[in-house]
Amino acid sequence: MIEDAAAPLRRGRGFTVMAGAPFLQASRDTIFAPASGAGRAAIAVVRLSGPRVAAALAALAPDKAFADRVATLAALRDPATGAALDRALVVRFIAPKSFTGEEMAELQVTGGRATIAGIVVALARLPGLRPAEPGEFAWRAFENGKLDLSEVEGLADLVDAETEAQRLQALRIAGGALSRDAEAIRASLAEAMALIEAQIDFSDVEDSDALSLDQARAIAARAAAQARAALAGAAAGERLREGFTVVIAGPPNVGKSTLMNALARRDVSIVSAIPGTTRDLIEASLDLRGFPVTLVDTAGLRESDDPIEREGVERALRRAERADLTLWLSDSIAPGFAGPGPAIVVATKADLGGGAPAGAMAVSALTGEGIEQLLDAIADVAAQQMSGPAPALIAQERHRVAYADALAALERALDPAQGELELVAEDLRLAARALERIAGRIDVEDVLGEIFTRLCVGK
Ligand SMILES: Nc1nc2c(ncn2[C@@H]2O[C@H](COP(=O)(O)OP(=O)(O)OP(=O)(O)O)[C@@H](O)[C@H]2O)c(=O)[nH]1
Ligand SMILES: [Mg+2]
Repeated sequence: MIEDAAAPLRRGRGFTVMAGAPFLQASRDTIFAPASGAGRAAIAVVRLSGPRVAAALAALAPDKAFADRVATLAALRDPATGAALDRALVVRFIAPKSFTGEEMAELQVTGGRATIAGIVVALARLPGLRPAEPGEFAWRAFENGKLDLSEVEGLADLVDAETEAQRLQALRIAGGALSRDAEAIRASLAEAMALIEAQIDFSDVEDSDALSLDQARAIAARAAAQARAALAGAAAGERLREGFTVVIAGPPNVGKSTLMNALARRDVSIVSAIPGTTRDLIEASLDLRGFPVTLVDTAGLRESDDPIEREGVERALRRAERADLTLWLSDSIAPGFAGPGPAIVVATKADLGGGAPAGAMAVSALTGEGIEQLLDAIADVAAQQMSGPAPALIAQERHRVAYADALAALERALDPAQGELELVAEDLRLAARALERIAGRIDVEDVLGEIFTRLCVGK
């Protein structure tokens, strides 16, 4: 019998307790946490969620009434001592119209450590309130069906986004673009399964067998095409999420560290006239036209009797193997690069007038000659590898694996050699189930702890 995948699916309920995320069990505690970054600021936000929010507000500001979704200025006092805490702008959200789906409040207070600490201490003393764990607000939103799993993952990426391109990608996923794509495919498969199921029930009717199977397969073929389109952008999406690594390699003393500092516009690496200066891998992150790029300076490649330098050279070679792009530096006419992956040959110290070999970009870190052009060339390769034909829906392995599993099952269902209705139906069902993992409807236990604890306290 085919499982009814079209039946309304419960979202995100009934999970087991996870190691590492102690809150992943139904909890009726009221939680609170500073939701803005640590340190001095004009304003900080303290968030509360749970059944005792109204009681907590009444305890902090007994004379005030807090209407739903209205900002109310209130003098907060410590209920235990009566001491003034701060003047705050309080916004209350009545369930279920809140981020978590529970009763919530956001206290906009003065962003100083002592002010926040005073409020947190006062809240912690109230009955039924406790500090939130990292990601616990998002967990409650997930549990209450406000966010699905891929939206939570997008949210975590949005918090982590360091460049414009990363931000836009995370924003789409946090907004449910991937969930909608997966759900549209899944819904079409439910339709295909219903056709086959009806067929199995009435298989004595002559000739209708082939007809339903053809119709179901036409739907499955469209679903497979949609899954393939999403997968086509996955490599670019994942690279954008993780960043693009550029390794600076070449013989000793050619000016690798000097170039690294010039490209990063910071003094990250030690420069000296002594060959063999750099031993460790030295990294610097750049925002290059909105794309996240990590530059890695390496030890000069040469034979050496010094065990430390040999280790440095080993590390340089290993890192270059995994690089998305290698800058191969040379101050001589014969660059001699033979690494894997894309590379740009750079002739350094152009100011000394050595001349660049054919196909090499001439730069001088001393005069700045060629540096902007080199940055442009790096940005071109990065942009090419981080932007697919369309904005990426899939930007992480968990999502890619779910789509790939769905596609594999669809391809089995579409195999013309497969004539068994039950087996075709089973593959369609497996494809639908793989897609349900995106939203976290099934098989979520092993990923939950990891995803939610990635979020900050207060998210
Ligand atoms: N004239 C000139 N000298 C440069 C330029 N870039 C680097 N140098 C000099 O070349 C020497 C080596 O520079 P580094 O940047 O330390 O070279 P490296 O390739 O990192 O060397 P190792 O770490 O030892 O492998 C230093 O004396 C630099 O001042 C340049 O564009 N022009
Ligand atoms: Mg160096």
